[in-house]
Amino acid sequence: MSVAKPIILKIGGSVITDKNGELAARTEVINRLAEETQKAGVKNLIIVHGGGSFGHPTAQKYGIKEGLKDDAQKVGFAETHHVMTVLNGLVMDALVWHSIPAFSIAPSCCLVTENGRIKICEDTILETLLNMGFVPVLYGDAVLDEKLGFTVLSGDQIVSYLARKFGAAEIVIGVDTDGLYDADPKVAKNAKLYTHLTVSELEKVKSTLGGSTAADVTGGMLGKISELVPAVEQGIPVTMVNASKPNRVYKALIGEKVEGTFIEKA
Ligand code: IP8
Repeated sequence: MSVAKPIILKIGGSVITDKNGELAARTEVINRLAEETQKAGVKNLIIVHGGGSFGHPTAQKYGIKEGLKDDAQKVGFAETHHVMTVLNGLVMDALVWHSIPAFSIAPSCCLVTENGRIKICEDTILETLLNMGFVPVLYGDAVLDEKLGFTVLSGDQIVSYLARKFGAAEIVIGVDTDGLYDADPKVAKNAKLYTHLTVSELEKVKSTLGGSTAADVTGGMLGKISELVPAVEQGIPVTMVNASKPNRVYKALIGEKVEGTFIEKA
């Protein structure tokens, strides 16, 4: 079975939740993004969203990323997956009520990692849904791991993996800044936005990026970029836009010029 080149849209957890809170969804933002997605009317679309203040605090509390070391963590593994299904339910609500044929796929039920990297991918259902015109929706999740017992799988790793597997036409990353900067724009006033980067420039830029914060178990902007590099190297362009600002995701999805960072192979 083969799939017409899909577009993969990643919606950051810091866009759809308030990372300063706990289980704090931004339902009005989720609704606006559903409206923009509906308006864009992309034919072959896969959506992946992050964990924000749902997945990350719970995963951190129980040390889920580091793997199973103690039986007491098992309830934390269950809880991390559960809170992600709650956030996913809110995203699904918005998408379906905007008449998008969105269909939720739990990554923990079709992906298994080895030392944190995707090793097994049962993609028959995802591929069939895509071929039938559905919009598969996945998310960062607590997943089983062949070496660690379990771990946390980031939405960004899922995006990069699926993009390469299905030869995606494009990846659109919705974040809560205007794109990729040479310093953290929330701290450094003079931070400069990169509007266009090749993959070799991106490799150099990586050293200036921030890693994980207390509330982010999957590596922050540096983790995000590191995941995307192999997809860009395979020729899949990435457009990073501010999904907290209206119409940026819409414009990126329909291929209109938009403020953000455009990353391509060369
Ligand atoms: O926000 C992490 O996904 P991400 C999901 O895409 C969990 O890194 C469970 C923390």
